[in-house]
Amino acid sequence: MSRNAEVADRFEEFADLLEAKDVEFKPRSYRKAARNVREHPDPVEQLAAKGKDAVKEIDGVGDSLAEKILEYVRTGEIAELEALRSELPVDMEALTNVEGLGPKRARKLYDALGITTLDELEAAAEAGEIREIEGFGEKTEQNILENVDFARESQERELLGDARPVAEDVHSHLSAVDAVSRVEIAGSIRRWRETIGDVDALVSSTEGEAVVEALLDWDDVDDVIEAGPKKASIRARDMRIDLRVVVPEEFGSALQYFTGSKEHNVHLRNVAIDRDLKMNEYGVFDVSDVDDPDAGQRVGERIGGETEAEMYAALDMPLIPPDLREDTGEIDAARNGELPELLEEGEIRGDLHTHTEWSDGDNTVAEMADAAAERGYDYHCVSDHATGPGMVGGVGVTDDELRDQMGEIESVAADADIELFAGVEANIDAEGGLSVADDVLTDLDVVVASPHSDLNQDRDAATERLVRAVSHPSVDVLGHPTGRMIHSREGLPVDLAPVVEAAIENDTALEINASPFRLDLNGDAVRVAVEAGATVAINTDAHRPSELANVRYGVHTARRGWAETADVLNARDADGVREFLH
Ligand code: DGT
Ligand code: CA
Ligand code: CA
Ligand code: ZN
Repeated sequence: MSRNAEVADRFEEFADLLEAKDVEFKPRSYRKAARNVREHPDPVEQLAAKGKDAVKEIDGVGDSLAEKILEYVRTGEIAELEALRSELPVDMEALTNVEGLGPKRARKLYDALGITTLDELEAAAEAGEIREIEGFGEKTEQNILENVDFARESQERELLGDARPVAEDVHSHLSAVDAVSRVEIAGSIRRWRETIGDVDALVSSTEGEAVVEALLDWDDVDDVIEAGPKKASIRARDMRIDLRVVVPEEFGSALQYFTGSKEHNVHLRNVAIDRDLKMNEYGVFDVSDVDDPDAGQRVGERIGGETEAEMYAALDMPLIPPDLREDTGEIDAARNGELPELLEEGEIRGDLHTHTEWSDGDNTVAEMADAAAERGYDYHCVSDHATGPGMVGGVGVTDDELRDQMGEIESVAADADIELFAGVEANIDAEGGLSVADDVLTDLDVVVASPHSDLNQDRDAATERLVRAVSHPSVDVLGHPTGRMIHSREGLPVDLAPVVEAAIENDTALEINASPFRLDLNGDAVRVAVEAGATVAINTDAHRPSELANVRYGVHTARRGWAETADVLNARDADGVREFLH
């Protein structure tokens, strides 16, 4: 987690604790500041180093919040927050993760039953104690029982977008150490899972102790969980990091083992056993002449393990890309020479869903176009929010403003190093209708249509809604199809097959929204879509230049869905895209 995310989390906790105490207004300013700190392009520690005025440049951060940010950067704590915590010693973040439980109710649960954790909450609900509290009922109790698992899961795992930057910093810290000959981040991060339990760092070195020492010396270490001669576990930036050091000859086998998934490894090991081979983190061994292959870890004749490719080659397979290692058919595909030719990060040629200050983005059309050109893209689409269902606080642009914006896009395009498409992100209403007039839609180059409201529909209604939207003759891309937010909103319960079919029929692309909060479609859904022959578009939904870089999370979500280059609309050149848009 970045320092910005840490400060934002603490401000949100502040807001919750104040709200629980019935303090008015203040919670809102804390929440607003939390959002702005989280999304601010500069690290707070950098701003803090420049002084209080630099910190106050963050929107919504005045004198008192700036003081708290400085205090946090300096000491790792905010004294006022510690005081609030001891007044109401509940795991507020965990409890309020339960849908329908806000800070005030969490306080009532504490006052009435002394509940401080999800486990205690679940136990009280199971014992029928919740319904006895004034203002709670049987229905609330039931609701708690249904949602406590979802809340627990979101409590325990970090978003890939928070965890990966931490892992990459560990990687560069260790790479600079003399004793280290190679570092790889293994585990779920290497597989690009959307949520991460912990970071697994693997180092090739003959000097384990020096490497462990170097990790413990890392500036960001908050806590040492354990440290031995060849491995260590630490906490840093709210993540657990496991380090293992192996000798170079065993690096490939260890990398294969610690990348997982566990299910993939178990399946692979069974394939090995069928061939009288033994496979583990120390290598792959021919055990055909061995009486008891389980007698030790390194038995029989070692036939590979220095590289990961040797591990797969021993089983007559090409190396399986980490994104696919979930035991969902990739092992058979590899054996039969049928692995997909996955899309690569460098193949994306432009972003088809981005925002500017015309709606809720931070930057001008020209600034976003420059940033896209700087990435080496061929084209860039501006698709600001239209007014309509789901847009609050005057965020969206009206039909007239869209026409004005088309003029601006055209004039920026005249001087830009990149082709610009004029687009919109229209809102799909509960019935599947769009919030922009047809004649405006027709004049735009790209129409992204997304659900932003009514996300609690039942399956049939949600499916019908999306089928109708993708069938609209002007719609080119179905934006974040389910509307889910990882950990905070489950999104529409869509029956994918009919939506995919309608999308194919009507030449509409299905978006893989690359925002690490969304990843929508997710990998499983992408696989259903591309296997049926649908086209996907990988878009960042960027609201500022820095977010264009989130495209990698979308690319790897596509890869987890077995998507090949030809499946991806914005891996085509501008002519190819224009042809699809008709
Ligand atoms: P996470 O951390 O929950 O997001 O998921 P992973 O996949 O990173 O899991 P983790 O950190 O528990 O372990 C890293 C890898 O080590 C895992 O992907 C596969 C391997 N591994 C761990 N435990 C076992 C096991 O019991 N059997 C096998 N075959 N592999 C294991
Ligand atoms: Ca892990
Ligand atoms: Ca681990
Ligand atoms: Zn949207």
